[in-house]
Amino acid sequence: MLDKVVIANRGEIALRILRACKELGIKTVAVHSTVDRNLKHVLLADESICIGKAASSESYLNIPRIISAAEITDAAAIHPGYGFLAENADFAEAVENSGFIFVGPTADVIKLMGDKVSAIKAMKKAGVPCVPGSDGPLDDDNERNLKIAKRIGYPIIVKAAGGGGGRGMRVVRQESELLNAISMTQNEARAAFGNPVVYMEKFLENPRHVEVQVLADGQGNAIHLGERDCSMQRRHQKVVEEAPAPGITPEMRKFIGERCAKACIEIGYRGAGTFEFLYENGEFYFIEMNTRIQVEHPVTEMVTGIDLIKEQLRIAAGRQLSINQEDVVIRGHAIECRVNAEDPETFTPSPGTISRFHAPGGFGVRWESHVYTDYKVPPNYDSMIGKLITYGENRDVAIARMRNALNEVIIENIKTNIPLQKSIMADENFQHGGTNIHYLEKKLGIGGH
Ligand code: MV4
Repeated sequence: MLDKVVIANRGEIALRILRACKELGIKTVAVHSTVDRNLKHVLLADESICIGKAASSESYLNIPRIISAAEITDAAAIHPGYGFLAENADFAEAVENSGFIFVGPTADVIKLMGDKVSAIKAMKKAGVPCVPGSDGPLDDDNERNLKIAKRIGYPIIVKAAGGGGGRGMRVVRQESELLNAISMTQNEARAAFGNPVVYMEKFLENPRHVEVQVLADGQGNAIHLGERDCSMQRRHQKVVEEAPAPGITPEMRKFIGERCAKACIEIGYRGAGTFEFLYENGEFYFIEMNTRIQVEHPVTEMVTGIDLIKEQLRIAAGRQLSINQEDVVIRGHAIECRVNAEDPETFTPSPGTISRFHAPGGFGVRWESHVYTDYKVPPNYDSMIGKLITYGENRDVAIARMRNALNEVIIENIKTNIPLQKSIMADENFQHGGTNIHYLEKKLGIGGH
């Protein structure tokens, strides 16, 4: 096993990684910013190093300082968590070139998936179903672009190859708008990502966001761990996630999961990964792959019993997958509510000191958070302060436990989105299951307020 791991992140995921390391007997190094010196995982780590000021660019995004911390502490590996540098191919390359193990795929694979055009090409070749589209970048041949769009059929969506997660996209409903939309998206993409390449897809009007979790060892073995539904979102920020996705049959799960696992082997994938799909009228359409552990990984852990962070660390240590596909059984249902320090009505961040805190509990209740009484939520980072996950033998039980747990949490002196989460859990359409990606914004009123 690895001897020592640098945790290159903060908040709940840093604590989650620390706990997994401790279970595996791995020593831990917390790297943190000045405002984060009292984070729970910093206090629990074997060693801690302050790497810079509060601004992410001075600390959690500063590659040389993180690598220096690994050198000073003689660590074996660096776990990037999610966000920050987790999908930065230059970081993964710098880590490995400095003689450390990057807990994740190789820099080449991160690059392949970071470019959405090359990602789709690789997935299509591997037999993963994709959205009908341009199957490659657009060039400046207007006639060709009009022809491609006509073949796909309107409405179409123009997307930036360097985008993802909802940035750099434009819907086109009629031919007269196409060429202008392409050049506008190209210009925005050049400014935002330094890459003007765009491509086209059929625009799906009312899909659900369903994603497949995979694990691969980079030694020819890959498995899938079923799917999650992440359709409950506002402005591309997920709010509630669940596993399994309502209405997905074991046959559909096997069909899409096996294709994802096979694709992992074809691209030489290593570590935990997620295939994002749009799901509409009983069909899956690949849109992007995430090459990191995701925020919502616990719902998959609850229904499979597999500790995904421990698996990431075992794979990084060079071990072959210890689980066969036949060993993966989806049992029961899990729901995650993200708890954000924000105004539940305006969604503006609400940093400050938590004057009183009380965690929820009970059978089938999991609280993943670094906060405590007198913890100060800094204004410098993402507003998510915890995740409440409930498990039950079925979806109704998981919802009932979530409603109890949301009523038990006490977080005083800062605003949180817990009132919003309570209203989602009480919503009859959510309770029925299978709402699409537009549901929450419509419920909140156009514009999401
Ligand atoms: C789409 C789409 C409809 N049709 N692609 C937004 C985030 C990025 N990952 C892809 N996105 C979308 N791509 C086609 N061909 C609708 C969205 C989309 C979306 C997708 C997942 C979750 C939330 C979303 C919210 C708005 C639009």
